[in-house]
Formats: sequence, structure tokens, C-alpha cells
Amino acid sequence: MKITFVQPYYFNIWEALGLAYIGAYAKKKFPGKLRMSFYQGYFDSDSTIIEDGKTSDIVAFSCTSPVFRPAVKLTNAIKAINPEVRTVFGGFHPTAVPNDCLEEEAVDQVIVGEGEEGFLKILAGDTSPIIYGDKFAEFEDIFPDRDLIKNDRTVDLCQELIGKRITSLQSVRVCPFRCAFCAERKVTGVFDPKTNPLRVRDPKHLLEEIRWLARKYSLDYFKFADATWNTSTEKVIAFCEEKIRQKVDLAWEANVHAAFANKEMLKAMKAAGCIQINVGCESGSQKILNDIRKGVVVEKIKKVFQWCREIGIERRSYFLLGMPNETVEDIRLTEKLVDEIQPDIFGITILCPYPGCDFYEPSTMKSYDWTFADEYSNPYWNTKHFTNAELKKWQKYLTDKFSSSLSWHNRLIKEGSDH
Ligand code: B12
Ligand code: SF4
Repeated sequence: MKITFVQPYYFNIWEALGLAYIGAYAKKKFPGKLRMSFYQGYFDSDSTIIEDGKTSDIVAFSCTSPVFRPAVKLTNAIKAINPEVRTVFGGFHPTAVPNDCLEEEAVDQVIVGEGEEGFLKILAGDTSPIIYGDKFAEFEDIFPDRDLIKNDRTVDLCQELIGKRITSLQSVRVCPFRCAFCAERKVTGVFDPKTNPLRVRDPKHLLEEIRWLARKYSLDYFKFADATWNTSTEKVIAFCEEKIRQKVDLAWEANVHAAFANKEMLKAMKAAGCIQINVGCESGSQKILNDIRKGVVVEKIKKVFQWCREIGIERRSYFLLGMPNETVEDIRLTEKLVDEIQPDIFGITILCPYPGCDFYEPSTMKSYDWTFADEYSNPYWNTKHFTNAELKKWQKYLTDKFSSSLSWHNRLIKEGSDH
């Protein structure tokens, strides 16, 4: 059976880790012969993708909301040449709005949730339009197929853009939080210690993959793609101790939730070569943090940044404007917090009501084209207190004020608006 996997074009990419897991699992479990190829819109032209797809049995697309339309365009082109090709859509967007995806004539099947088991069902002959992917139980035993997703290309791209050879890994599935603005829980489900616990990889297994990746791609650095990396002190310490014991001398970074962070954990991370933590601070207003179920208090955010400064770990902060109850006073509190914590990298976005988050309202938003709308610059959001233009003004004010430490994406927007 011939399968073409596609990550459609987007200007901001990383390796298609989800497809790498699906490919590895299919190779391991499917009894028949598989010929799998992978294309990534960032590197491969539409014509290359269509050329390969038109002779495949299945063409499978990985979609966040902004890449859904480009994926449909490719699907239509492939089906126009060969209507026999089966087209499968998976990832965050199809998971959040499966029926909307199926309204596109050229979309045959949608997988909701994690893709490994669901895709295997398709290979085994299931032709249902919507397939529910069961929890991927073997996550802790398998390595994603990096050759399939041509991981060397994104590592080379990192080297070209930032001078470091970087790739990312997943160490845990399920996020213990359920923030209102985030679609994370759609794919792996809402955390529940009994029915949907965290699935954490054994540090030995994780380090085996890191060592292998470091050799294979001559890495300088690695990142954890996990939504929340520091899910417990035990997990963090076990990984850091094992990394030191195995003498894996590679620098890294991770997304850290301030509520779960403590000084002991951060010290262990520093000792194990962690260079940077990325923290979703979102707001300096406790009222707003409570509203969005961030699960953290402002004072704790301040402490985490203070500890990291003392310990010598760089700090990246993500902030978010446009929560429904946010007022000028709340934004001023955010500004005050940034002044106080002095992040090394500062990012500020505007809420984007993607399908899958609490703010997505199908009756009014179903027709939105997300292709050019992201949380950095979207025309789709205003609140009772601010118009879209006013939110953008505040974003500009803050990016101007903290311009010396802007994130890459915010710098792009600032440069665009300054010219
Ligand atoms: C790391 C990350 C990034 C990285 C890399 C993303 C990438 N791989 O291209 C960077 C920083 C580049 C990034 C960029 C963006 N991201 Co991002 N990102 C993440 C994050 C934290 C982890 C993604 C990841 O690697 N997961 C690990 C892999 C193993 O899981 P997975 O990709 O979900 O794949 C599984 C399933 O989704 C499914 N699946 C996926 N594809 C397919 C395909 C088929 C055929 C099937 C059957 C199943 C299937 O099966 C996979 C295995 O179980 C997620 C949140 C999260 N915790 O998942 C947000 C998330 C995916 N990102 C999001 C967004 C919005 C973006 C951006 C638009 C942000 C921006 N403004 O630039 C871009 C879009 C990038 C793109 N190419 O589409 C949203 C998506 C929401 C939505 N409704 O679409 C998420 C959910 C976060 C959020 N805000 O809620 N992101
Ligand atoms: S914003 Fe971060 S902590 Fe909150 S649910 Fe999403 S991934 Fe989890």
C-alpha cells in the first residue's frame, strides 16, 4: 500500500512529530507491505506533493487550523487527477471540527484525537468518515520515525536560521491543565488521574532517543515539544539525574508551567544543561489568570523568574491580550509584570479563537478562513472592552516598550508595522 503523508505549508514550522509517530507505529503493527513518503509544504512545492499523491492509495494530511485550507487545495488537486485516492485528515483542526472538514467533498476520512491507532484502523480497511483514535498506549515504547519526516531538513533549517542544530522530542502526553484559550486537550483529552492520566516516558528511553538523535543529526541543542514539560518534580529530577549519569552533554529547553516549578527542580535542570525555560505567563492580572483557568498565581510567576535569574537559566515569557474581561487596568498589570520579571525573550499575542478552545463559537466562526489568522496577528477577535484595532495597538505598545527582548514572531510583526 502506498501512503503519502503531508504537512501543508506554513511559514512557522518544526518537524512533523505527530506523523513521525504515526509512521513508526504503522510500520511496527501493519502486517502488509507499506510504501510511505512524506512532504512538507515549507520545503516541497504543491506540484511535487500532487505528483506523488496522485499515485497513492492514501494521502494523509496533518492539520492545525491555519493549514487546513492549503490542505484542502492540495486534496482537490489530487482528487481531480485521481478520484480513487483516499484522503485522510488528522491533527488539531480535524479533531476539533471533524464534521466541518467532511463538508469538503474531497475529504474522505477524519481521525479525531491521537492518530496512531486510528490510522492503523484505516490501513486495516475501516472506511468510516470519522474514526476515533484511541489513546496511544505504546507511546512510552516507541521512537518516532525521523527518517520518514525528513527530520534532517528542519535541523539544517535551524542551523541556517539560528546557527544551531536543533530538534524536538515528546516526553509526555496529556497536559494537566485546561486553559480556556488552548486547544491542547482536544487531541489527548482532559487530564484525569484515573481515566486519562499523564503518559510519561521513562527517562532511559527518552535519553536513548536523545543520544541517537544527537549522533544522527550532529545536534547542538534539543527542545521538548511537550505542552507542559515539568509535570512533576519526580519526573524532572529523574530525567536530569539520568542525563547527568549518562554524561549526555547537550543543551536543551522546555515549556515549564510556573505553578509546578520549584527551586529544586530548576537547579536540577540547570545542572543537566537546561539553557532556557519557556513560560506561559499570559497576564499580570490575577483576575484574568483565574478567568482563563491558568492555574497559577502572579506571585508564583515572579518567583520562578527570580529563581531562574539566580540559577542562570534564560527565561522566555508568553503573554496574551484580549481575554473577554480584560480592561486597561489588567493590561497595565501585565506591563508591570513584564517590567518586574524582565524576560530574556518576550512574546505577546492576541487571543485567536481557534476551533478547540473555549472561545470558538461555531455559529459565527465556522466560515472563518484561518490561513492568515494566528494569535500574533488575527483580524478575528475583539472584546466588550477593546476593538481588534485597539488590541493591536496595545500589542504594538508592548512590543515597542520591550523591543530589546522580542520573540522572533513578534519581531516579524513589529518590522512589518514599522515600515
Ligand atoms: C510544538 C508546537 C509547535 C511548533 C511545531 C509545530 C509543528 N509540528 O509544526 C511550532 C512552534 C513551530 C508551532 C507552530 C504553530 N502552532 Co503549535 N503547537 C505545538 C505544540 C506545543 C506541540 C505539537 C507537537 O509536536 N505535538 C506532539 C505530536 C506528537 O502530537 P501532534 O502534532 O498533536 O500529533 C498527534 C495528533 O494531533 C494526531 N495527528 C496529527 N497529524 C495527523 C495527521 C494524520 C493523518 C492523523 C491520522 C493524525 C494526526 O496524531 C498525532 C499522534 O498522536 C501544540 C500543543 C500540543 N501540546 O500538542 C501546539 C499547537 C498544535 N499549535 C497551535 C498553533 C495554533 C500553532 C501556530 C498556528 C502558531 C503560530 N501562530 O505560528 C503554528 C502552526 C504550525 C503549523 N505548521 O501548522 C495550536 C493548534 C490549534 C488549532 N486549532 O489548530 C496548538 C494545539 C496549541 C494551541 N494554541 O492550542 N507549534
Ligand atoms: S496553555 Fe499550556 S498549560 Fe494551558 S492547557 Fe494549553 S498546553 Fe496546557
